[in-house]
Amino acid sequence: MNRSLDHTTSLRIAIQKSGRLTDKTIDLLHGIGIEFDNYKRNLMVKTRNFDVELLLLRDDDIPEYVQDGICDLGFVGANEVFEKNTRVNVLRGLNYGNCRLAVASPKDSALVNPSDFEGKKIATSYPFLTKRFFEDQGISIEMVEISGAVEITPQLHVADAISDLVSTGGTLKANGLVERFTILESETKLIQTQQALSEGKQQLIQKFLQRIDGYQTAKKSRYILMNAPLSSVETIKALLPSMKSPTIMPLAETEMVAIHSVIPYDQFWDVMEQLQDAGASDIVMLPIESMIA
Ligand code: PRT
Ligand code: ZN
Repeated sequence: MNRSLDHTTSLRIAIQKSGRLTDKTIDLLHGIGIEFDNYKRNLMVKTRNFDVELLLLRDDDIPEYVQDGICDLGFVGANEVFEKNTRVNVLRGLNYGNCRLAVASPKDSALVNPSDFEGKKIATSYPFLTKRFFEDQGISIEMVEISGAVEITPQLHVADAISDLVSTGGTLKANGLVERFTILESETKLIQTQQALSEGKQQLIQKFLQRIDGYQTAKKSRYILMNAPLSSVETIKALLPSMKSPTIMPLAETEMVAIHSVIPYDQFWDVMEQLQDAGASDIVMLPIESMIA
């Protein structure tokens, strides 16, 4: 059944109502200029300045809502998208909510490599991905499907091992478990329905993506300013890891210039020391709100 609600003109976007992904998703939406409030009290929120409405859902429900066209877009972990085996288009990886679905067993256990798990009981809230992982390697396991507190099951002798989401590894450690191997690396994804969308909605999605890309690039970049002797300009230009030519402005003090550039954040500290060695001083680094190429 085609349950697409494409007769509505607003782009409908599903986000997690309350959980680990909520704050970062809201920050991203605000960061790309979408204004709204009262999201904590309502299930549906109209935005003030963009033709977008937000539907606040449990993360488990988001892939299906998007697959069925009830929502046009959704922000949800790859773990949910792939566990639900939904037919949606993954538009972007957003590099937050990062975690992995991993198999862990008690620290003194002989269950280490996938082949050790033949005939063993594995507790998980991710039965589809876990089963498929072992099946692909010709290993048959016994699945114990659990909806929460999976990490306690080996101590209760409900299972020999678990397959669960891990980020810091603290929960596994606290329960005497050791991570053995990864089934899936996960991050928050922006997904789109495969249902046909009106021209207007498609254009809105393109605009939305352009803003997200600008926001993501800005997050990874820094604006740097510095003063330098005119004689160092060529050396400094060669050091700057920027795709674009820097801006160079004369200072009141002759023989000195101000140099402005945008560089990848992860290279800032290495470059900063080299810039100092090349004669740069008063180096300032600023965050960037957004960046449209
Ligand atoms: O109510 P709703 O159904 O919406 O939320 P939820 O309780 O099902 O999900 P929530 O908010 O806990 O997580 C939402 C999404 O965050 C997940 O689907 C993942 O995509 C992502 N994510 C990132 C995580 C973690 N990191 C994570 N560490 N989800 C869960 N965990 C749990 C994990 O299950 C384990 O219990 O945290 C524990 C392990 O954490 P560490 O840091 O001790 O390893
Ligand atoms: Zn959930």
